[in-house]
Amino acid sequence: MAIERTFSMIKPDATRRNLTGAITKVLEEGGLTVVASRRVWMSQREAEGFYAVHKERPFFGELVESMSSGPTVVQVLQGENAIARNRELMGATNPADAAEGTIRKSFALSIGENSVHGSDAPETAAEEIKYWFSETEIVG
Ligand code: IDP
Repeated sequence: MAIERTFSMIKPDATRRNLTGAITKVLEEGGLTVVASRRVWMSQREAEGFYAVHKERPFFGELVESMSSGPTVVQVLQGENAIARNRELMGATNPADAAEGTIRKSFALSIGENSVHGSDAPETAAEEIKYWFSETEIVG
């Protein structure tokens, strides 16, 4: 199986509730290794840039507002099929639809405040990692 890297964020709704450790524990116990990690309070402009793909969606304003409302932990995760594995550990976007034992089922407050982000494909993983990290900050 392929060793991949993916990009992950622990969102402000979760850092505010001191869930950084609990969420990272699920990721690590799920077979992923944190190979880069940094806490950032993103500006509205950074949040708009990161989520540019969603700019026409009705929830865009709410999303940017929420992502710049407090600290976020940006991470690079590495492991076998890391992109799909992380999405599995995260659970569905809406916590009401998320499977038992997933991060969103355990911790998310709502579809907007859903505690984590994870890249959905190899191209987006590469772009998102590059948006937040330089190659020297990633120690695999
Ligand atoms: P994902 O995070 O599971 O990949 P996406 O559809 O890519 O889900 O949406 C990106 C983020 O936008 C979600 O994680 C969530 O925070 C927010 N979002 C998506 N749909 C809604 C909505 O209907 N209302 C408010 N926020 C939403």
